[in-house]
Amino acid sequence: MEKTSDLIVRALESEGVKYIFGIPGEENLDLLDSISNSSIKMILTRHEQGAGFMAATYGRLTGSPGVCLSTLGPGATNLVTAAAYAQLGGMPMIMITGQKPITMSKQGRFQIVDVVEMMRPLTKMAKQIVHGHTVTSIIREAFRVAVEERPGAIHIELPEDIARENSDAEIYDKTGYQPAVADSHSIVDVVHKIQQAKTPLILLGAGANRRGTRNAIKSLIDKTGIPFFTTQLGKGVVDERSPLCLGTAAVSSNDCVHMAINSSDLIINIGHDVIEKPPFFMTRGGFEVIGINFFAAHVDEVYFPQMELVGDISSSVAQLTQYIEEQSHWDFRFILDIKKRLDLSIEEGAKDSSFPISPPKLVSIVRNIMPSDGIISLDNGLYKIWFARNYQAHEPNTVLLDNSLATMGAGLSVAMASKIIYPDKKVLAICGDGGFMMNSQELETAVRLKLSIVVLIVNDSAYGMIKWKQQEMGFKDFGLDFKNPDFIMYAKSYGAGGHRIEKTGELKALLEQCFEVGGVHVIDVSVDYTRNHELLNACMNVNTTEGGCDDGFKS
Ligand SMILES: Cc1ncc(C[n+]2csc(CCOP(=O)(O)OP(=O)(O)O)c2C)c(N)n1
Ligand SMILES: [Mg+2]
Repeated sequence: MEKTSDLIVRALESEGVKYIFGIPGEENLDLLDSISNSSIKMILTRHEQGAGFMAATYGRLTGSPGVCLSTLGPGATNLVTAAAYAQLGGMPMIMITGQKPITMSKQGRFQIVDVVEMMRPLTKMAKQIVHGHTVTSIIREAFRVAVEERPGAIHIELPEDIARENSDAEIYDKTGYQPAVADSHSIVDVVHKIQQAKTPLILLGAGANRRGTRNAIKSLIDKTGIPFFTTQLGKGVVDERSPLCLGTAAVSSNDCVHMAINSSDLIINIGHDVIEKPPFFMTRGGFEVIGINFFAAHVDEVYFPQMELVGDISSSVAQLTQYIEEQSHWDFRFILDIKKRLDLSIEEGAKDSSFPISPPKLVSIVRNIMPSDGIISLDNGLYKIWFARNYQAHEPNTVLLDNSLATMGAGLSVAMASKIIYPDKKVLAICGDGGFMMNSQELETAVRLKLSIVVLIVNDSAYGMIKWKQQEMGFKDFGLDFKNPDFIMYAKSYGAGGHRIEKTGELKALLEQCFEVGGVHVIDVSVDYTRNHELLNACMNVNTTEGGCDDGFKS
């Protein structure tokens, strides 16, 4: 017989868990004590949301579920946004929350909300442990379900009295997960369809960033010469410096890449699903789409693939590559002309030295100082569109952004988890002044953990993204400006370095110096969003052989 909380921790160890992120309450004290006697490191955060974002990022980067912990009621409600973040983002994560004793309690309904019911729509599985005997099978099942495609969030509620009771349950061995593979008949049909097309294009989406598909996809591109573009969550699957890379669909329509998409008759979509903001809108009679993903496509008014290959992405793509042959009737001239426009517009943006800094210049400086394997973690705001569009990712999962829940407030925690997982990589968080202030208290966690990360705050004293939309929609400027604390003093009060640039030319050296010195650094960078629309349209206005579009962007 063994105390149930000890047994749970042993089961977590056997699943390979190295960290538990969270804030315990009194209902978790048995579990906390069991963790203290284990190999698992407890990472205490300053808000449950931060713990959840970190656990989700652990899952996103390693493929194994990240684990987070909170108390009942308010601790669990604070985990809700992180649950949605992991669930929509396809990140395996397990949340363990406490609960009052279920067999006998003297506290009435104090702090009690039905957490399992609350978590159900936000998770793949939500379950209360009601007996010590079932605990090991529930843990095994939680880890199995969390990683199975499409990965996501799991909730387990552990009541205080169950954590304390004895159990003789035995631990189940960890089993690997192997996605099923598509059948060879469908591969033949897909090869035929692609070979018949006039201008096929490859789209790389979130699923392709999940489990090592790079080599298979690169071989397909190398063999066929078919140009490719990515969704925001598909960045870095293949090195974006490739001459065949048309960039990222950072908005849903009317950017350069959409001119290419609209001139194509067939999109080979590898790994994108509709939970991400659409990279394009399908219309009836327009280009067709072949969906290649681990699971069948959810059909939507703007997404209804005509053909699918359902199964392990690497395997489907490797089979495609084996059978497909480059076709002499494929015509990519117009598409590669668009690629020139995009490259030119990015080069132009890098020349702007005005201050406050312009978004394209900011992207070019960051790209310049980050090594190929360096990680940028983006919070949500207007600058994210610019990084998605102009920052060429060299390696998979080096641009960590959220294009599914698209929540503000995750950027710093995501950067922290990345640094914990990859202590030797350079990690830069890029947050708006709005998003940074939503979870800035995690600076204390970062300083306490002695992490080396740099946080760049894109400062416009406003919720800039919404201000831009307000203007685009013809509304008057109202209700979106705020005042910031002094970010230098704020950072220093946490024991972090605090910096501000007064000229655009200072940023590169300052970033380099912060990485060199190590520790936590906050850099306040004033941004000029007033020319956002004009700059985004710059690509369309570059003069090449074909005319551009003149209607506005839809983000
Ligand atoms: C938690 C949350 N609240 C609100 C929004 C809606 N929203 C999206 S971007 C944005 C403004 C972001 O402001 P900031 O972080 O300052 O970045 P900026 O756009 O100004 O660069 C808002 C309010 C959101 N995505 N997430
Ligand atoms: Mg802002």
